Amino acid sequence: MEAGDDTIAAIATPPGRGGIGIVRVSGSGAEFIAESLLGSVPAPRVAVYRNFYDAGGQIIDSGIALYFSSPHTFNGENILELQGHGGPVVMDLLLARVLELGARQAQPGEFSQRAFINGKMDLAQAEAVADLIDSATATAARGAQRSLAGDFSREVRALTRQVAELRAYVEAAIDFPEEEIDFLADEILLQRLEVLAEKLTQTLASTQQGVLLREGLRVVIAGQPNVGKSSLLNALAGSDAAIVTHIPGTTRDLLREQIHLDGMPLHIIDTAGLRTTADVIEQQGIHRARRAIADADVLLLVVEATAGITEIDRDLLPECETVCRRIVVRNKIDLTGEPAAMRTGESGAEIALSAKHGEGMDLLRECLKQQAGYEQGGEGAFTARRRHLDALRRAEEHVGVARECLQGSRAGELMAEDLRAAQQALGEITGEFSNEDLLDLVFSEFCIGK
Ligand SMILES: Nc1nc2c(ncn2[C@@H]2O[C@H](COP(=O)(O)OP(=O)(O)O)[C@@H](O)[C@H]2O)c(=O)[nH]1
Ligand SMILES: [Mg+2]
Repeated sequence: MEAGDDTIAAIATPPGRGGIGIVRVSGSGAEFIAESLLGSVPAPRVAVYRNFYDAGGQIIDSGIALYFSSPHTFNGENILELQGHGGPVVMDLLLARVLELGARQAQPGEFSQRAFINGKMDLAQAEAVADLIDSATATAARGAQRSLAGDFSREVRALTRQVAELRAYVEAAIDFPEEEIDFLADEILLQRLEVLAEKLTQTLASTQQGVLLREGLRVVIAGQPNVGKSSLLNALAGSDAAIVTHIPGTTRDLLREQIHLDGMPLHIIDTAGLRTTADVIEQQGIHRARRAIADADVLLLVVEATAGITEIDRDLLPECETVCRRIVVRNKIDLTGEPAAMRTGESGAEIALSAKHGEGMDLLRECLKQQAGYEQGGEGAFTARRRHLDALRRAEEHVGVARECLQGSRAGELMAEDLRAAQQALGEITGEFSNEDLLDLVFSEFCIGK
């Protein structure tokens, strides 16, 4: 694959007004555009103050111009950055002039895509660029920075290398059929496979943390009307986001709040109380609640401490049994006088608390972290994506099958095939093996100008 030889341009700063706005240009035409727009091409990597001229020689704006010359640039191409006054009209005029001079409007992520294509960074690193920009917490930002620096990619590459070596060993064995069995019977081969499997498991665990750090946990609060779901949302969010009343059926639509626990983003969703109702709006809300439950990572099933889990709640439980982890919240302990507590009940983790008065809320936060398997601020934590996790799982599975082959039939051909598949799965993470669709998907989620 090659970068198009066309020149792309975009406003790289967010829409709206700001002190400075930046138009970025990348490609072989950047030099000509600099020459036409500024009068001459600035020396590479030197900030110069210039007028930005339109076609008729009128000044559009004046500001700092920066020129970076291929190949020593972020994406390997010639890059021109024009820092003007950050108003939408000025920026639009400047971009229009650049387009007039032969550039075309960049697609989302296209600057970074070219960095990937030109070998300046691998796919996981390019994704980390977007993750850094999108990070919801400071911990996530630090994690994205590590991925961008290549911490995650290095780990994946080390695994890929190990798989490739084992594969070469097994393939050599196949090439000498008389000795194949001896080759494969070698204890060292099994040992190396086991070491590899263990490393894969470790990487999977840290990648899982990385996905949590990037995407956060979807926590859905559900239960019967009036048990205190909205109060719980407010207590977690530390604000009066949801309306709380003693009237059943107060919450009708989904309410979302974003908070974080020790750096892990939480998307909390409060739902309409589940009950049979004639109210059409409430029915819609309940429908939405059920859909939210189906998509949850963790379900907080709220029940009244005075009543405990009732038949109606039990009817709800099986439905979420398969889709997510669940915490039963026994709310309103102030009414029963029982102490705040965390225990394992008949249907999993159970927390007794009072959303209204705050007792036991710390236990709930602790329990949420446990359920997510989140370890606070692991020093080397990096961000990762579900697609990485998926690729690692496939690699793990193939390595597992290869091991079974070795221990069972000693079928070299089959082993080699599974090791090849494992290598391919790992290669998808860094983009060594990738197809156009995947790349389009990855880069389309970027912002324009990145
Ligand atoms: N005593 C007591 N009342 C609570 C507690 N949590 C919520 N409530 C009350 O229960 C009623 C329903 O609360 P709300 O959060 O709207 O419940 P929802 O319908 O499940 O969203 C309100 O009057 C709340 O003040 C609690 O911990 N203790
Ligand atoms: Mg409510």
